[in-house]
Amino acid sequence: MRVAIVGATGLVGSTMLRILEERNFPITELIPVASERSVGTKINYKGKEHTVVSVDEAISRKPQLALFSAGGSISLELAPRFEAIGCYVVDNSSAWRMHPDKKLVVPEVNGHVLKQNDYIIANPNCSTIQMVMVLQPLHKNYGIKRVVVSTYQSVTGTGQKAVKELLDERAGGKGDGVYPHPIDMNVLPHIDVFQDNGYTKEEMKMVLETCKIMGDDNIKVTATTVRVPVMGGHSESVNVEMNKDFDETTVKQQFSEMPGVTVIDNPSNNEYPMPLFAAGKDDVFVGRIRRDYSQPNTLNCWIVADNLRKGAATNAVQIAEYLHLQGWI
Ligand code: 2RA
Repeated sequence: MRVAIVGATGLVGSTMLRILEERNFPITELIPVASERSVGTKINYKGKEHTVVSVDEAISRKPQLALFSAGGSISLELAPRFEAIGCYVVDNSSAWRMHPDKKLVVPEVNGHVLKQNDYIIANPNCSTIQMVMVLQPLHKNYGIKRVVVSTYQSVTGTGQKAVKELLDERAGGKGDGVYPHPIDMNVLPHIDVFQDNGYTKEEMKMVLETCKIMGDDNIKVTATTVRVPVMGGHSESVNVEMNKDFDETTVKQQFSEMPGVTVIDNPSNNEYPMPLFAAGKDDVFVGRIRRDYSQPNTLNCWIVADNLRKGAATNAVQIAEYLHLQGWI
């Protein structure tokens, strides 16, 4: 299969390459694409050097699949050009996520919504992906009424410059102003831009994307998203009000039965999910599972995942694997 990676030199794009290698995705020709200034640079895939090419060159090679992680404006402009040559696009930006005609997919949750004529497919926001992986068994077994989530998000969610900023600050230097305030020894309740309603775009992504992926606009969601000086992954404190009562042991079993979810929940042994542990892994880790005694039918839990892997690259490759499994590519 001829596969283009648009944004191949970025943090998510390079992680996509690693995931494709690890999962031995059936690629016959890899076409790395990046901005004009990166054309001609080399990237390594399966031990071989590949030259980064321009968008026009990539399209001329007629890829059957294109994985995008190049920002929303580029996706809006370029995804239709790849679609026009019959190429499937899995886009990691927010450009197409809430488009009424485009599917927003976490394969383990709603992969079944994909149809053969879905050529532009949206990869959800990283913080949404890891949350819906845990919400799915709860919604299936108890019906979810309301979700309150607070996130603790890694600087890798911002990109390579933010990682450098944190390390520079930690080494006693000054950052390059990636964030409006210092990030080391600090937390920022500010991810993406503030909207008129007082919420950030990141918070509204969690609110809106969750309902679309779960296929239920009746689920009420509210979010506070926070940037923390961490590298390995995003963490989330999630409070879920449901229609029916539950017992924690059964819920833990139901989480364990969810493909892609691993329960780590033994607080008396100091065992719970942590980003340092989740880094480099594809599973979503859930722990601190406990009843919220302040109101009926309500559960608290703690969810951690590597935001570059399941939160972005791995989920995108899993969508591509689903398309391949259907025989569409
Ligand atoms: C972030 N979820 O963490 C956003 C985009 N990756 O910055």
